[in-house]
Amino acid sequence: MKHPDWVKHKELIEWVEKTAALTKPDNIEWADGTQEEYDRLCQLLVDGGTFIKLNEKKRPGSFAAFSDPSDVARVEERTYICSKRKSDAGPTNNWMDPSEMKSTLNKLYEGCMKGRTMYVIPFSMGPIGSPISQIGVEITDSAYVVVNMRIMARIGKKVLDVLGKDGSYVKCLHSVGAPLEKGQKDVPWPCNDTKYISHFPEERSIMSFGSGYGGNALLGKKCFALRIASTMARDEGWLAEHMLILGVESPEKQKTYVAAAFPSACGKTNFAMLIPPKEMEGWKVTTIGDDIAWIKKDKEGQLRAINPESGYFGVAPGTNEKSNPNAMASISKNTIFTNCALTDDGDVWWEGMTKEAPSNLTTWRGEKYDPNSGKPAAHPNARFTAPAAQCPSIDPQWEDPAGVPIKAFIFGGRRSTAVPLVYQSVNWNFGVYMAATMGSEMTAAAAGTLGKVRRDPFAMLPFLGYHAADYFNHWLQIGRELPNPPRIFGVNWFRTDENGKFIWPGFGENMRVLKWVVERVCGKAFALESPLGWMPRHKDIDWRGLENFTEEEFNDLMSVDSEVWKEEVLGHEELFSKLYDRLPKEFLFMRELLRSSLWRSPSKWGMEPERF
Ligand code: O2Y
Ligand code: MN
Repeated sequence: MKHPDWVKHKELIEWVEKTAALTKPDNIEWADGTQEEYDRLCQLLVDGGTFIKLNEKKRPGSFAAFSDPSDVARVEERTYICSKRKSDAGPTNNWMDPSEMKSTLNKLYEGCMKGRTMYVIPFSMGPIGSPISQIGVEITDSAYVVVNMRIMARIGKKVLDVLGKDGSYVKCLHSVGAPLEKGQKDVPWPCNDTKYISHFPEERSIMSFGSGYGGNALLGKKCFALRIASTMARDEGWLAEHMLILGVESPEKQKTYVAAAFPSACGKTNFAMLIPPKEMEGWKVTTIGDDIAWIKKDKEGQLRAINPESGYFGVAPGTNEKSNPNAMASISKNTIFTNCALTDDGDVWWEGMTKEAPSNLTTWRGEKYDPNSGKPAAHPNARFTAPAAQCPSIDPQWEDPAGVPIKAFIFGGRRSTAVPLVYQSVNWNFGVYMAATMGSEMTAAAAGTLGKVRRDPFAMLPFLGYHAADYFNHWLQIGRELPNPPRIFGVNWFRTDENGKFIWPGFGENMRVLKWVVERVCGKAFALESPLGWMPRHKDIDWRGLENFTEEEFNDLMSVDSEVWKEEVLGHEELFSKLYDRLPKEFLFMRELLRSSLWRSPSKWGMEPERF
């Protein structure tokens, strides 16, 4: 099968031919990235029963897809880092020898695309031609993947124009693992019970088999932009991070860019698209990215960040006009919805979109919705794939090839105790320590885990392409090389009172904390020394529009309890003991320093007025 004449890269053509000889597709199509191609593939997916076209008046240019119930999320237990040495993957990753993994996969790939079309998708992570961007090529037998990739990345001919005849790219091979025999009818969501999401960090390649869903199949996202890119970044002196990027504009029109890492279910998308309370007149938040940041030092030693993606693959349940109006506007058209419920007038719905569920809903499983069944109408991991350009808060610089200057990093987890609302690390190294030890309390699921802290260093635990302790060392090294490193902050929106009620009134108020952060960065805000670093007093926060939130409540949110922290530091040791042989020595000293500053403090460090 002949390639189009705009494909000039000989080695790429050879890889495509070799892969076709192994997987035996009926056809090969090179994705050119045009609107015509997108429309044709969406129609193909409608005709094949994978897509339902939504009501053009309510949700123009949009589709709903429903996955197989066995294929609804990333599969961490089937995700492997196949470095040559097991020790390089580290104890937090699944590992398999690369030759052994390839021999297993090649058996599975043998004939796996029979009866299907093989699509070749050249894609750029980051604006095409930016010095921070990287190119990948995904081979897939899923048209659903092609149309989602067109939203999430820059794809097609324009990418190959940059790649030229011999540019380097990341090889991403994907199959749903569901060959069709002659005359066999396809199913709406082909997949395979056997799944492998495999990464080969030394040769910078990815092989995924068996799943058609999200991070398992759209290989530019978690597989490339985080796992493979984190190893590239380690080797080349930059950062590939699980971070949103936002801009804060002051009433004086001064812009400060911030990158922030949160584990799942901590309001990351809401923070990326934050709308300040109306009383905080003149303050504005703009969005660069909601999930991933690639960050490089420029000639002046300033860290500059790009969002490698061009779309949002966001969680639908819980998103509504109040919690995130910018997300709701982003998905108003040209969006692919996966595993949402359908309304009787051809639109989508999910739990939390409106207070009451509309009548006559069809669940994501295609059944009539029964509100008394105890089963949700939309899958809890239902997703929207929407173009970033549709977000009303999108930053004018969001596609600047040079990236935006990062002045602060924010790290947050879900903690009912211990961690205060906000604090600033005294220096880079201590900030790295705090980010390495951050964690979230588990909210449900596995028996006996409720409330237990799951350490999730830098919110990167499932996305590190190498040994976690080497990653901490990399962060320390980056700090050594920066003349004026970004300031590092910790936040926690989830502290509860003695009745288990959240003390902080909600995500909508987070601008107050963000304002203190950017004012600290600009040298405009006061802070008080605490055992954890610098902290605002009640009067350092802008309370306009939230005057009924009392100073006492604020002080409860900010207190640092030595007894709780003794336990907390023991929790750090638990993580460190796993990583001991490569752990930065600095971390042991920092832990001791933390311990001694806690011991020297009053049993409950707080904002007692007599302290000032
Ligand atoms: O379940 C999936 O495949 C999606 S996971 C995901 C998607 C968008 C942003 N972040 C995540 C994540 O798991 O961090
Ligand atoms: Mn994420």
